[in-house]
Amino acid sequence: MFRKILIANRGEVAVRIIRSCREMGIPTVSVYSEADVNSLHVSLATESYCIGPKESAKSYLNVQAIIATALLSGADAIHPGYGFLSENADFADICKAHGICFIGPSGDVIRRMGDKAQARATMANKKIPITPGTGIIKDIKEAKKFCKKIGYPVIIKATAGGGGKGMRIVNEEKELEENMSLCQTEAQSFFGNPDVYIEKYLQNPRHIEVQILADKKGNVIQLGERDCSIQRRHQKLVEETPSPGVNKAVREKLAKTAIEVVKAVQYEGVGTIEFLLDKDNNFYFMEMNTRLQVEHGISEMISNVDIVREQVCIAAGLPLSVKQSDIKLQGHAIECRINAEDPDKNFMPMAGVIKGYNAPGGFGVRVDSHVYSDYEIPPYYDSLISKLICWAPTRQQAIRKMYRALKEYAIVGTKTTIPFYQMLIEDAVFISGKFDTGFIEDFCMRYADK
Ligand code: MV4
Repeated sequence: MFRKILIANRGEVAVRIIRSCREMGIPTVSVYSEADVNSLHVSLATESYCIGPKESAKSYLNVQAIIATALLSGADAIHPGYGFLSENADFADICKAHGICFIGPSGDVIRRMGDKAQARATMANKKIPITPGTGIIKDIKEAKKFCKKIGYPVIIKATAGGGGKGMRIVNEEKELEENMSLCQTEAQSFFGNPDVYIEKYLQNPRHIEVQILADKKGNVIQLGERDCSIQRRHQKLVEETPSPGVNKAVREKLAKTAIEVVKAVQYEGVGTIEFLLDKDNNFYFMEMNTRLQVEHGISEMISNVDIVREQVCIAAGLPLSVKQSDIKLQGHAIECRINAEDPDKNFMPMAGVIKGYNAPGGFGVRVDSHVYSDYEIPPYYDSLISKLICWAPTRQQAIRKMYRALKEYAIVGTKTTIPFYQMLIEDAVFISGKFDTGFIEDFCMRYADK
């Protein structure tokens, strides 16, 4: 097992990782920017080092500073969390070159899954369903021919993209050329790679993802599906497991397909396979995330598997601590991502001091957060300040518990999205479970009228 683990991240995910490491008796090293000197991940770690000024590029993305800190502190592994360097294949390679274990898949696997067109081709070769589409496409004549064949609307995506950035929906042929070149320009500036591909656009699908864990001895398990359809501008807001839109037959097929994806890629580590589910219960591989996800906690609640602990054990070459036959997915878990944003001002990020703080508690309530009374929220990073997760035996009871917890959650001194969720969690469409990726647009209109 590792002598010492450096967490190359901040905020709630750094706290989350430190917690599992401490339970495993592994000393931790945290790194922080000058703006995070009072952050919780600094005080909770065994050792902590300032690695640069407030700008992420000079701190949490500063590869040299992170590697140097690992070497000087004697950390023999680095956990990247999510975001920042967590899916940076070059960083994974650099860790390896310095004899430091990157807690995640190899640089090559990160690179392959990060190339969305290549990932799709890999899945198609293994007969895993993908949305009808092209590979990398540059020639407008070829693009027009393809779109004419599958019919509009189509969606253009950057192969080096993901998570919705730089994609465009095209409803008719005359818009195709301009949108293709816009996507190529954006892809080049966002991701340094102009290559795009085209898919048949599915109208308001559900966004369903499957949590998988694969060790280095060929053992693979899955922890069921998460429904992440409630997103605003590609930012997930509410996630739940199991999905109210997935029936038993689809659930079993999703699980089987997810395992096939893992084997197709010979994946090792913790990962998430994202699918789009259409109204006719057909699902299609969209992309594979090779990192720990923000919403991993709801899968932990229904499976009793500590995903971070398993991730560390896999990286250390140990077998998974559970077999699929040991796992009994129980109950229902819902997560609300609490952001320091003003929902009445178009979710504008809010910095400022938390003057009063009281987190909810009680049976089935989990708060993954790094904030506390008197904590100053820095304006330089993601606005996520807390993840409120509620578990109960049934979806109805989990909704009731979430409502109670949201009413109890006191954060004074800055605007947060708590009031927004208090409305959402008692919305009839949400409660019905009959929602898709179009939900938030309708709900925000209803919310604005309140
Ligand atoms: C799609 C899609 C419909 N059809 N692809 C890709 C990134 C992920 N965050 C959302 N993505 C989508 N890909 C096909 N072929 C619908 C989504 C999608 C979405 C797209 C545009 C605007 C908002 C969206 C919210 C969820 C899913």
